[in-house]
Amino acid sequence: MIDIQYSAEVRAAKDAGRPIVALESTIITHGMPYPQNIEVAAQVEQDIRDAGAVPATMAVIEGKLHVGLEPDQLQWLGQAQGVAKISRADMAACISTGETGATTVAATMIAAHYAGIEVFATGGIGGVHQGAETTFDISADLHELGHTPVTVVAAGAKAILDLAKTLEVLETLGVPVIAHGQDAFPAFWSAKSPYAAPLRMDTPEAIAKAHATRRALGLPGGQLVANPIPIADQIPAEILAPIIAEAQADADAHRITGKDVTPYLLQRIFEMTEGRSLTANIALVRNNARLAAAIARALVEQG
Ligand code: PSU
Ligand code: MN
Repeated sequence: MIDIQYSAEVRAAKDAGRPIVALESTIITHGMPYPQNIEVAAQVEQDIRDAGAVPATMAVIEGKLHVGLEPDQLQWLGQAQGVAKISRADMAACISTGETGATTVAATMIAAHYAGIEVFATGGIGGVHQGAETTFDISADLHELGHTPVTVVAAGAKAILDLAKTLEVLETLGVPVIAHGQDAFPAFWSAKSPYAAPLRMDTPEAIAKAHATRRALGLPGGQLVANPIPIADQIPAEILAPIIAEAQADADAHRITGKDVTPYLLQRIFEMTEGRSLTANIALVRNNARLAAAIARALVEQG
């Protein structure tokens, strides 16, 4: 067994059987610029507490798997240089070699499941990249959703991705994609994409019940809850489309590949929107944290 280093708050919540929501750390180290990254990380944790659950931000620090970070550890991680971005493929190596890594959606799901946490909030999952028919760039997040029984609340998949192909792969992997409160699959910075989500649920209780039913059936794999960004905070898709296309063209011209693609695109879009993409990103993560807390509470209440 791997030793888990729990934060004091998560340890107490586990002992008392209180609802817990997992959070990833790649969004802190690779998804947002300093110092907003640290402010947002602390704010999102507080949003979860205010909604009646306990936040558990995941990271590997010097080879130790942390489930819940103390405030000083969160501050440190947000400024640390050279932190690895770890997914399913590199998580064990990061722990065994004593290195420090921030967890992606895939690695956070693994850590959450290992710690007995069933609900996780993030911004957007990774998915099938544009041009994947030649690059084969498909995020390990999708396979993790097919394997690991955690309900992930995200604002859909990032609009830098090929959403139609992302939905097809999720269907192939048997992942329920549940839009919250609308029919359309959301597009991260925009509330709606042109694609319908395969499922729709309007309450956290219904989502919790679906999660528990999958567990009762013994199905491996998680659920993707696609929670639209609040309309007041969204960036209309038609404004973003040319910006995303230009960012993608830059990434291709600079031959950015592998793990570097997503952080590169997010940073370019941040620059080209003069920070507006970050403001929207913050709003949608907070919105997801609140829904995830309500789902975690419903799961505990439903027993
Ligand atoms: N969502 C965000 N910002 C991010 C990410 C998601 O709002 O930075 C990160 C997540 O950690 C996700 C990862 O798992 O990007 C996907 O990376 P890739 O496309 O390389 O699988
Ligand atoms: Mn990739």
